[in-house]
Amino acid sequence: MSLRSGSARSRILSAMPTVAVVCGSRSDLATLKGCFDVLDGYGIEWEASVISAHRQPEALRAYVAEADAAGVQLFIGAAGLAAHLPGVLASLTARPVIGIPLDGGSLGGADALYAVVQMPPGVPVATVAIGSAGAKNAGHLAARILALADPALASRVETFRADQASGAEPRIDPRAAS
Ligand code: RP5
Repeated sequence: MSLRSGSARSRILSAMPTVAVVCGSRSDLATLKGCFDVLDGYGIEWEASVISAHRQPEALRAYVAEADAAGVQLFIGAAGLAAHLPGVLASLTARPVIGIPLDGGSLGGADALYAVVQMPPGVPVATVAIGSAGAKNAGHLAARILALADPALASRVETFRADQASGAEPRIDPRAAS
């Protein structure tokens, strides 16, 4: 995994992970820790980039093209205020996009929720809850989507669900399942 900023940086294409997380500001990263932890728990490779849809639109376009070409399977977009980032991601790629509305503004995240969830037909963003709960669920939803084509990951998702149902401490360490 790696944390990238919006500034241009060359990469080896094969180094692109399964999931690309993009957020609008460094101030969003603390809320996203729950998402990163869940992805790590399932053994899903990810990287996070800070690229604002409003402040760096051309950098965002270039990043999505690069990620698509390199085989990223799923994008997670997170932003607060007028949170257009997940929707712009969905406009730039045919891969699934999960949107996390963040709650940094004076409207408590309702502004971001409406911006992320109210996408026009044909440009879908799978929207999760506002803030840290949504960040964790973005990781879980990504795992469930990717598990459709990954039996080992599907097994880890079922282990998590069974542990959650029994009240036991969740066991989602991928090394235990492989
Ligand atoms: C959004 O504006 C970001 O995603 C962040 O949640 C919010 C505030 O950004 P900063 O002013 O902290 O950079 O674009």
